[in-house]
Amino acid sequence: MPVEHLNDRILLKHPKGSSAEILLYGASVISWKSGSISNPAPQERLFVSGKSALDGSKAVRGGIPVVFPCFGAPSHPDHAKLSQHGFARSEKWNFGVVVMDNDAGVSVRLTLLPNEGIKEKFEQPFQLDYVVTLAEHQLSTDLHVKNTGLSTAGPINFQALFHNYILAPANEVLVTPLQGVSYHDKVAAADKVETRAAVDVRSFTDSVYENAPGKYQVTWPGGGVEVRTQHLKDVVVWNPQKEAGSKIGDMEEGGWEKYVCVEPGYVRGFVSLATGETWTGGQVITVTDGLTSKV
Ligand code: TA6
Repeated sequence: MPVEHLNDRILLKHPKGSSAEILLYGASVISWKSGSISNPAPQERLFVSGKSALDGSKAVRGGIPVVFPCFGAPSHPDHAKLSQHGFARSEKWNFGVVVMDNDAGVSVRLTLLPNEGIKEKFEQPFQLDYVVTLAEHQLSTDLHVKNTGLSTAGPINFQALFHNYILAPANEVLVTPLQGVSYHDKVAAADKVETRAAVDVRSFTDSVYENAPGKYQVTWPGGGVEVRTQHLKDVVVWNPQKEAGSKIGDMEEGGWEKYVCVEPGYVRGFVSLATGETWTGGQVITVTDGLTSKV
């Protein structure tokens, strides 16, 4: 069955063997099993910490958390009552519809509307529609943000990001192309320009790249994924290594050795969305396992 709706999650199964699992809590993709042209057998492509809560008690430590309406510590006056990375990853979303179900892919839409808890900390009117699409060797996520305010209301101001925990050997993975891109190094608390042809995360890395290329190769010996984005001008590269990872309560021992976060988003500055307007940010993650697309 291509789409199975269980009480707390949705299972997607592609006819050619790939699969994905989405928790309704946080609309967090917690598993994506896919093969590739060079390695057809489906294998897990996302990291989820063995100590992560999956019962809705806390945001998932891994998979693809949805970050909205703020990235990191809130900095906009409208976000003053929010916690780090906003509320989207910690709210129960509603399963809307199956958008597509054929040999090309299986796609579902989840929706989040302001509930009483959200309204107490975020007064702006919005509707979030999140579409997750599973293809043979790809996973796409598209976040649609609609300003549902009356015409007399003002714009909503937000940031958005897909916090991808890509399963990879952290001490061998490389992220390209970021050379020449300006970034804020949160570890050094300094603004820099990337000089490296390929970015590694062999040391504690927390870098927010601004106006980045929008298409990234994440590669390691024998493996890799490509991340292509729409309307997400920035990208974050994060790995805490033992230095910071060992202090994260829901990080399994040594978990920092098993992933790199490559997180496309709109996080430097804010989207300002007028009433009645909709903004969409999306990504397509393709398993390349080292073969890079020519397009
Ligand atoms: O995206 C990188 C980052 O902002 C890091 O600074 C680190 O805080 C990470 O997100 C995880 O944040 P979380 O709130 O999930 O512990």
